[in-house]
Amino acid sequence: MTDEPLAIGVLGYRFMGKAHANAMARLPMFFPDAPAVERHTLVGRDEEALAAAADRFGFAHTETDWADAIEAVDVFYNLGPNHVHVEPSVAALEAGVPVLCEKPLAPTLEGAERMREAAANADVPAGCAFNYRFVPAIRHARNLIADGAIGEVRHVRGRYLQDWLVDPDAPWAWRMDADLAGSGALGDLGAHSIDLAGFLVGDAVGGIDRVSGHLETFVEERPVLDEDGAVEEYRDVTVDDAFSAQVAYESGAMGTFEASRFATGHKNDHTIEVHGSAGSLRFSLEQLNELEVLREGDRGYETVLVTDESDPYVDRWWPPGHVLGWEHTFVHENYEFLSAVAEGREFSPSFEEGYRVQRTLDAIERSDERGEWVSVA
Ligand code: SOE
Repeated sequence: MTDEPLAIGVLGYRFMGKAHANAMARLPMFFPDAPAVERHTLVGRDEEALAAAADRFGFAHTETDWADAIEAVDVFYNLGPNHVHVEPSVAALEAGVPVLCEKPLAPTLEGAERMREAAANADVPAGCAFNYRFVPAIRHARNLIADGAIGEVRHVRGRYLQDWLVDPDAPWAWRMDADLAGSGALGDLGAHSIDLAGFLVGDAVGGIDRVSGHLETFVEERPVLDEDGAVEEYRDVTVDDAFSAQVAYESGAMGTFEASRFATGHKNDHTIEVHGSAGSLRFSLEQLNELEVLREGDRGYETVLVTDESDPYVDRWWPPGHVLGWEHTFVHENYEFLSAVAEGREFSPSFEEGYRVQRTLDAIERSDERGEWVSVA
């Protein structure tokens, strides 16, 4: 490991750009053992907006061509919209530059296959940024399951509900276009739940073997607004607004997943439940410092506050009982990823894991088209 800070290049300066830049800024204070990083180059197309974001997020340089940025940095973060995940990530890996790419790994299975292959041929970490794996309560749940606290896993239930499209006049955005996003609620939200379920119970139940999927688009076109908020035109929505799926794991365990952008009143409601032969676990992102645990013989769930210094990551922050928030998941993720880069070891979730989630997303779409159960392989 060199003493020079790792120069980080980041493509994307909106929501995810801000979340990861904040994480990098927090590392030296709360994770002093993390490798030193320099927020080096921020990449985007709109020079004015890019310069303003670089200034605010603490980046020394800006670049409108991602290929030039990759040449200038030690590590590349791909936080752009889904349709720019494949080419820059593959190029970076081919140049020997480690990559952290936002989820879903790619808009299509073919794209994800290319990224997986580039990662397999590269000698550096390639991570897919499923940030909810880094919630302390989720780590605690995973440890409980691994220790046998709920026995043999039979059921997994993942649900990710948002409501930002309930209004039929809500404006069109890239997330509603199949060419740019791949899929809608399925890839944007379902990918999180499917990955999280795999993280929690994958060692116990294996991979997903078969799926039955149902996708729905409730509003078929949406207004494109100009700078003053006036309607310029109407554009087709070519992705799902919501999906549901039943899945069969290799062990015989059953899973159900659903996600929606039309769940009135739910802003960012991600829940996951696991039932085993000797107990159950329940987690909600809206109470992210808590885990609900039910053990054999209990008549109801006990709420466990996951805020003790013995809980995963908690000792890095505040005294016991001082709660953490959504942004901390990105700090933990950046810590793990950058440590893997500095130590030259693999990072999980990897591109391989992102690819496996993509295979399930693809199978759910195929099942919906064919109106029958399909195998994931
Ligand atoms: C969509 O609204 C979104 O921002 C997702 O893209 C994120 O992955 C999720 O964490 C929150 O919701």
